[in-house]
Amino acid sequence: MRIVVLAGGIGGARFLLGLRAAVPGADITVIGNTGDDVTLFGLRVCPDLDTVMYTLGGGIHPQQGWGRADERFTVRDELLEYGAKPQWFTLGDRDLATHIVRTQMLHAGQPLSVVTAALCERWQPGVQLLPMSDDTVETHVLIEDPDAVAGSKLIHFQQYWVGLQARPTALEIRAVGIENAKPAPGVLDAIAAADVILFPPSNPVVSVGTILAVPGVKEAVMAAAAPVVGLSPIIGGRPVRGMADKVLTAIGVETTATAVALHYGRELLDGWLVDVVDAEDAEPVRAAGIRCLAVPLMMSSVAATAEMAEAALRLADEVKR
Ligand code: FO1
Repeated sequence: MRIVVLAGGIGGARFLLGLRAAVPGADITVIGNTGDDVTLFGLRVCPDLDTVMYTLGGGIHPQQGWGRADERFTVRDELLEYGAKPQWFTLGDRDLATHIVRTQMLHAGQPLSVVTAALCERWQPGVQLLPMSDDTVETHVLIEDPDAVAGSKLIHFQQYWVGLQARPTALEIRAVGIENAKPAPGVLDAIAAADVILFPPSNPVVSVGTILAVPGVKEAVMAAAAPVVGLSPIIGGRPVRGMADKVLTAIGVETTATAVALHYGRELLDGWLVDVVDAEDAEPVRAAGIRCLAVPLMMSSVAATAEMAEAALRLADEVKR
């Protein structure tokens, strides 16, 4: 079975652990969000690609869900002694090695897709991990700022998310560079050849939304022969983790499982899984022509997540186009 998953960071990676356990022999291609990428201290950091790679490769920090397990912070401490900025983003020593190798290869002229494949040689994630694009796309957030002349200012997504903990009101989300970005090699072919396409419980705006916004990707998903099934990242009106509510509000979408399904729409989704607590509210999703089922969606263990993945695959089978 060829499965394509459009994944962000922590939510996407945890879902993939369950999916891999549910269908051990499957051919899984992960199209990873690179809109969160940022250059810090001259190094290219790709948080979502690394989170997927470390999680599936057994190197992730288990509690944090990002960065490396058994991390050390000698370089971070030395940078602090120099007063080097930014200080709101922590890069551990082990993690830094990944960014150094990546940056070295990028500077030597290798595209990000080739670099990612090279990094995965070490981690053996058991999936094919593709960046959504080899071109630079960086998500920025227009935030309310009474001190700015225009009353607002545009900042990098990581500064908003990590530096400011998504506290300022987000007025607009902009994927800078997206208009000229091309899908990375293999992305459109994987979508066209897929038996199933899954939207995991990743952020619908700054993760799945950014991947779909790469010119050609949304069109390829809509044209695919494979059924498309999504899993709600919102349970009981709250994001399962993270601050997805802030960016949903910025694009005028309510923080409910139903509103997220309708935001993707029938043009993209054939099936949608909501958590059991949202079972009563799913009628508008069905009315829109999207087959919708309620199952437990808390990724509390790999076994629980594998059951979610199985439910998604069963639903995909039911709604085959
Ligand atoms: N998230 C934080 O909340 N604080 C950090 O200092 C931080 C550092 C970091 C370093 C490498 C990496 O791959 C991820 C890191 N993250 C950190 C997580 C990440 O920035 C965001 O959670 C994602 O981009 C959102 O998907």
